[in-house]
Amino acid sequence: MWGHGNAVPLHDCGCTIQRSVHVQIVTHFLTTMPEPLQKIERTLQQLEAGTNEQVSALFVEVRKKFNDQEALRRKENNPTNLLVFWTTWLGRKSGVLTKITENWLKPSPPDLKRIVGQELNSLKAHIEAVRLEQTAATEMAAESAASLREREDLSLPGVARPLGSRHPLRQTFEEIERIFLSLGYSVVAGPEMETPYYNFEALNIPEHHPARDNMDTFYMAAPSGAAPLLLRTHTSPMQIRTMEKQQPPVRIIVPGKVYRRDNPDATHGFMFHQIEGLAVDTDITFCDFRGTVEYFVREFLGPKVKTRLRPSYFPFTEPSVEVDATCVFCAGKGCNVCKQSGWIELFGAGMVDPAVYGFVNYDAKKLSGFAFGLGVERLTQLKYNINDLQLYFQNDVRFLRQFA
Ligand code: FA5
Repeated sequence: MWGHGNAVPLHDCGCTIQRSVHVQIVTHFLTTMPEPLQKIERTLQQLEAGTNEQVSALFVEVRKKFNDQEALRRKENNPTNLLVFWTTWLGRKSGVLTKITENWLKPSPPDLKRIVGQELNSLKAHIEAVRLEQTAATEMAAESAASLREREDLSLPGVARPLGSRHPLRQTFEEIERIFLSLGYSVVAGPEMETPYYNFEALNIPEHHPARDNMDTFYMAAPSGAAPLLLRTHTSPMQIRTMEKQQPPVRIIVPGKVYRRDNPDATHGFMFHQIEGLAVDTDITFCDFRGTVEYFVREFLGPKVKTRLRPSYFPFTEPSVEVDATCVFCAGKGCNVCKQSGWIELFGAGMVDPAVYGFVNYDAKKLSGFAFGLGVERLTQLKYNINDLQLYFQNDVRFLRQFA
């Protein structure tokens, strides 16, 4: 009799239920089968079914049993039962259809083979059709459950993506570039890794010149025999590179990063930014230089600011000056920022030293010009009263937001 755990090879459905549990479920299911299905354990001869009508009647019983069980399964809607149900009917080794093939079809006398085959195919088609229908329904249910889960809630607030803003140093760069572009200057960029020749020698700073002490820097490891390289200490090497390539008139500014072996503090960084300026032509005078400097400072710091020039020294300008402005915080009256002097130092500048023209094959007798080097961090500090240069590089949004 089918329904005995030993006789029926169970668990041939490939499911993942633990075997002992699976056996219990199927055994329970099979032993509760009512009488008609037990007939599939016997041959047609044993069942005394010798005519087409008797065979068809047997198949009607089986089909009814399938339909009843399917209706019950549907009602219970239990996924474990579902698995057992299909194993019971379609299981390869011991499903009902296999049993009918083995016990009814194969041993049937030749005159009944045709009707048994027809009825079996029809039953198979019916069961398959129900199974397909059930699979489609399960998939649809899973899909709609998933889409319910994944449905977007349009009432939720959107994800806010705040816009960034330009860094204060970038704003200073853009402001200074705007001012000099309006005077007919062009913007050029140069390498941050330089040779000592461009960074020092061609700027009239020979190897043992004391001016090198203020500009100690970082040297690169270079293959033996290759020219040594250093991180440029100022943007002035671009004066030389530009004049080497270009005949006058020259009017350029050079924004960029520079490096020095300076200890970081409120006014120093080991990396900072400069903007170099250079104007060379046949008739440039100190007055042009003075006018340009004054125009720039007023545009940058405001119309009320006055400038003054103090004598200074750079090996590549002669005469050299420091450009000072009246203190923007006290309007020249004297305060803590300007140390009560009423003036603040802005940048170094001067007329190009004729010795420099010698390095670029310019005719020093016919040409003249001026140059300046702006410290971008310090100018930004002065413009916005920032007391610590390190704030630029700490990426603290509370600081950066003030410039948005
Ligand atoms: C120079 O670098 C000259 N090349 C400037 C120049 C160009 C003079 C053309 C004449 C003609 P100086 O070493 O003073 O000069 O640096 C220029 C500016 O860079 C300073 O005024 C200051 O604003 C800024 N600076 C210098 N060192 C540092 C540092 N460690 N951190 C931040 N800013 C610095």
